[in-house]
Amino acid sequence: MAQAKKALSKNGKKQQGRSSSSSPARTSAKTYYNYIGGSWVKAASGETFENLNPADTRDCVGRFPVSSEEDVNRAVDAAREAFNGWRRMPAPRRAEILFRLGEILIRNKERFAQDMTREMGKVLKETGGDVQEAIDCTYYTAGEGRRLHGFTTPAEMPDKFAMCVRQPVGSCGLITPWNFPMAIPSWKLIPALVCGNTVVIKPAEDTPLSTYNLVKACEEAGVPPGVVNLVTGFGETAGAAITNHPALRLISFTGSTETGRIVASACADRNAICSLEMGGKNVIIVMDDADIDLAVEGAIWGAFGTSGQRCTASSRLVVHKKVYKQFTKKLVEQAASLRVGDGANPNVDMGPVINADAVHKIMGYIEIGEREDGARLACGGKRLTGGEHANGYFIEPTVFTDVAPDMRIAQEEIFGPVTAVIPTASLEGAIEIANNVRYGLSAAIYTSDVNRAFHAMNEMYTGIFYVNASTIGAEVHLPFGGTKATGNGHREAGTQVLDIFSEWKSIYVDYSGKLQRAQIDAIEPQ
Ligand code: UN1
Repeated sequence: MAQAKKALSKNGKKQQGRSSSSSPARTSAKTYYNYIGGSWVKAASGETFENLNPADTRDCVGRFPVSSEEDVNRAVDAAREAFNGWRRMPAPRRAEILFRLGEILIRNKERFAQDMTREMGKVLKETGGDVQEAIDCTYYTAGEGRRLHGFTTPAEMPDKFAMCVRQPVGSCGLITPWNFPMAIPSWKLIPALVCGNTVVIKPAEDTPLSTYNLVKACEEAGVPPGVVNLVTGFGETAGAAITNHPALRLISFTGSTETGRIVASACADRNAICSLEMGGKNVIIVMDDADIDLAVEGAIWGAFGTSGQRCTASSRLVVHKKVYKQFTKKLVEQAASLRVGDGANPNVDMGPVINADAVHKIMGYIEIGEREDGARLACGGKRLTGGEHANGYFIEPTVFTDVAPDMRIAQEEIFGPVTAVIPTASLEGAIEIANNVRYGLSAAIYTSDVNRAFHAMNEMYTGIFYVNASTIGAEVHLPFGGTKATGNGHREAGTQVLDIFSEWKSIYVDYSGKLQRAQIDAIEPQ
């Protein structure tokens, strides 16, 4: 999980590695702290790492603690200590604090979006959307403070009452990715809190500032000390210490399928609850009766929004042969005209990718695609390195056409601005291709035939499905997640997320005054 974007620096003074230039921006970068038990503290080791701007790595966004097991242990102790106070606070009171958090996020939306573009790279419109998603999640989920519905049900014995209530799980570890650095932490944090859990959160090392902003806002909103604890650092150390900590009853992880498997086995070893949100190889099916301009627009947004670095990215476009030429021509024209650059520049359409490792991986897949027999590189394919691109991680929007469904570029998650166009002769053929990958997050169909739309809706084995819309654009009040290697059966967002962050307690109240044995003292029907 550790990425090459950051270079370690001891005590925030001396950088090592390729980022050791001492530009004024670099030396004046602010140092940030962990948040443990209500105090802002350095890592026990005093070490920090640099958070560099992927559009211009001479720009250091800030220095953040390199947390170790020792820091995680302190954070978990603080979370455990705060648990009883927080779970006993009535849920509507907890929710009031969260509504205040929502207001703080609204007030700071623009600043948080700017910080996010600077550390993550995506264009300002998208980072504004990311912060907005955190706001939506906060308001929607805080409303659960006055619901958190359980249920009552008849008991099988007379004078006996049966009901089911939700109770918090305990202290939870949240491990979050860099592509939605505020939205995804909020999907985990807010439901965890409204249910009465306390948390230790570790954001991806590429984007700690956005989670810092979220946690700082929690402090300002009045979340009591110890309820939310932030530790920054790397997966192999801080992430592993969270995953393996015996006192964290639940680990919620979003990231790669490979890392998710490690998290899942560690949780299995200690019987911890584990919720995983991982990869995707999402598909747009374009039928011969589709509005082609609309489909191209959806494909461009789905494939190149966030530089393709979404688990919901449209990385496969399965297009009916009758409209294949027309569709690919327009797609390639529009992809080639996208302006790639610093996401802070309002004229830019697509920002950089996250770091040097990402460049390496994506360029590797482009080479694989070029070597595949039959696939055609129709546009893009190069890293941009001159002029305004000289100091960042920029890759051209890339389209492969005539891709066969079993090629690696059509099967594996690339997580970059690369999409594969696959021809098909029928809806059935398209659905078969679409389902034939290891992931199952999101799928879409463009068609004007309602029967075809419903048929595809029924046949696609994914957690999310769109009709005449791209594969991205999930809203916070519907469950988010996928089938197969995308997840492990849980859903975030919606009210369904409450099933991750609460456990059911079944309660029986016997007011008969005598021993009544369920199943045994059966009542004869009258
Ligand atoms: C992700 O792709 O990693 O639907 C999350 C969307 C966003 C969330 C995406 N609301 O694309």
